[in-house]
Amino acid sequence: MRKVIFDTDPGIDDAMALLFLKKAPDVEIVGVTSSFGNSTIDITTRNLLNLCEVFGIDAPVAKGVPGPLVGESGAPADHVHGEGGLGGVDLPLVPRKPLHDFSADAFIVDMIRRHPHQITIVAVARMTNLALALRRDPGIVPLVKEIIVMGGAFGFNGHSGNVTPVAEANISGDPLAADEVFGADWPVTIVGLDVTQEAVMPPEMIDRIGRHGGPEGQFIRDISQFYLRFHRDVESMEGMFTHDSSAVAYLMDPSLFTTRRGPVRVVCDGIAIGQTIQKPDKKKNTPPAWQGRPSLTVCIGVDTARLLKLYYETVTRP
Ligand SMILES: [Ca+2]
Repeated sequence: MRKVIFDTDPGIDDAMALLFLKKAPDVEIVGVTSSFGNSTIDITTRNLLNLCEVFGIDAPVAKGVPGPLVGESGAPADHVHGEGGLGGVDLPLVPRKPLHDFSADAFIVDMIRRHPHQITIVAVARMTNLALALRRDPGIVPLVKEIIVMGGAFGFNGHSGNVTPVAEANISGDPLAADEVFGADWPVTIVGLDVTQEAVMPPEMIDRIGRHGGPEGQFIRDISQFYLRFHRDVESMEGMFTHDSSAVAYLMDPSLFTTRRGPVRVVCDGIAIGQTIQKPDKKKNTPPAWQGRPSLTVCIGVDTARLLKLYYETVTRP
């Protein structure tokens, strides 16, 4: 069993990814940590506690910080995820499940120290909690098994940004945190818009999940209706991008993706703030900004049909 910590800002696609992770064979969710992002930290934390109830996840939930390392958090993305962050679906304002005593970053450090070389972190929100864990205890770096993040965009397949023409939301919401996480010498894979915007889940598939996925599948179908409308109205497309679930798909089957290796920097100011730039290892000339930085794996292509099949078959498992 792989021990996984899921760092998340639910968020409709976060909820879909959490169910995917819960149903994944050979995965033990050992903790979930909340991040601000799609909504405020109080709302994403409440949503996360409620999602754990709905999906029957009994792992501890630790709350993250309210904003980025520097500056303010952006406004909630209610136009994407609906008021309350989960498509306007009614959930308890006071969740039954209690919060863990530790902050998210302290929890991450504690789990890595307790289970050296065993913890995989799937991070599908701002990288703030991870960066704070790294600042709190840099000694965790060689003890982490793997980090898989959803974020960034490198211009492959025509995908370069969703909050600006060059910046993706998770990175642009805390560029410094992302740059610090990508600068530490632990094994990081970046699953960005280059692949998540290639994998479009059709409305028909959401309906099938609702019909065949039991109460959890019905819940996914219900919260997804707002997300589908956003994609129809704003992106002019039928279906929705498979953002956070693509990071879980990488965990389950990396062969779904083609990748490129090289160090990654994040632009931390100016009009390109939040842009992710990789210096490919194949290019031997390394400009100063990328020197001394570890090589990361960046996903640049995806087998969409196989990914969607994996999602459907996993979340509809009894
Ligand atoms: Ca997310």
